[in-house]
Amino acid sequence: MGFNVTFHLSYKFRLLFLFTFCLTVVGWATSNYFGDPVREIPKAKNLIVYFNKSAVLKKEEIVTNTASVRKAELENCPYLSPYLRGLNKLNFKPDLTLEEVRAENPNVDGGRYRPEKCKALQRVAILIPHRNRERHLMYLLEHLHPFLQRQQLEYGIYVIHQAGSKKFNRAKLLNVGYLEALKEENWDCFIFHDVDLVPENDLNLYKCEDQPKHLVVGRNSTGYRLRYKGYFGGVTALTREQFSKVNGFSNNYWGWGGEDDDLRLRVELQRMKILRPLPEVGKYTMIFHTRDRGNEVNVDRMKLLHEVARVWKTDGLTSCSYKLLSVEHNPLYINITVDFWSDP
Ligand code: UD2
Ligand code: MN
Repeated sequence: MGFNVTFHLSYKFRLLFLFTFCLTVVGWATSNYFGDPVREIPKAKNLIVYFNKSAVLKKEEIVTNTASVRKAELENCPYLSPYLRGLNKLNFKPDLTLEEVRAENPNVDGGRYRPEKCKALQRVAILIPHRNRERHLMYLLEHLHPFLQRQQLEYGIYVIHQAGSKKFNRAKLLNVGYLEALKEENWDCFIFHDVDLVPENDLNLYKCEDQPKHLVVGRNSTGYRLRYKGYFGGVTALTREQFSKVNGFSNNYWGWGGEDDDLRLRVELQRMKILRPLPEVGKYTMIFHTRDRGNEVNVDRMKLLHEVARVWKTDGLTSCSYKLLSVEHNPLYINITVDFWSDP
């Protein structure tokens, strides 16, 4: 009996020991999974991040582009550039030449620029619809290049030139500018810019926000007041996504007027809100001009404006056809010449 009890106890004890031992081993072996999930998940994340990083670096190494490696090492530019000056009285020298503007902007290469000391927060394409306004273009380039450089932006200036004598189509030219500019760089932000509007205040930032932005609150000729509620003309800033979401501008506005209101309606249909800078900041000088030949008032514009909700999906970037005549990288801007010969 005594022997039996001892045997029984020690048998039970051995079983218990074996069981505890097994539990410990299983516990230890699985502790990597269940032990400390809070610590382990970031480890896995880091590994993925590290993996992605090394994949990206490899790509850059293959390119062996020293400029892109240098860019990867740069720190981000600050939200507000230290070079901003605020409101500035503009001066338009009557005898200015494009050569002088070129000499004043040695860091601009083929219409493009990026800050040397930091990585710009956004890459911005400035799109300017153009025909027969060479002097306006020269003054705009003279002011815009140093203005954008003071804002520490990476940018490209695209002038979209309408060839031929068909009625001018500002909106369609801007669609072309968007499509063509994206062929050479994945720009973050697009500024749709009249050739005759010169910004007076460099606190008016030429970059995009989470909603479309209208940069012209007022101009000299209208006493620097907003022309009317909902006015969206002159200079606007939309991200690549915002502009593609509204299918760009309509292609159907030939001649003067309406296309800017059409874009506003497209933006509102997508439930986006229009942002504006403060009046003191959104000041522009419009270089004086009369109505151009070939840009007569579009008498159909009210009719077109009533159809926006019905046609915006099929009339816009997705249906923009054009004949590309040339793309030239001039020193101060990229010139895109198109003809709309096949359109009505
Ligand atoms: C207003 C708007 C403009 C546009 C236009 C109606 C403002 C400040 N601007 O401008 O954004 O909505 O009404 O279409 O409210 N252009 C040429 N050559 C031409 C004709 C036009 O280059 O022969 C270009 C140029 O970039 C010009 C722009 O189109 O700035 C608008 O034309 P505008 O200046 O004649 O019209 P405006 O000042 O009434
Ligand atoms: Mn004008």
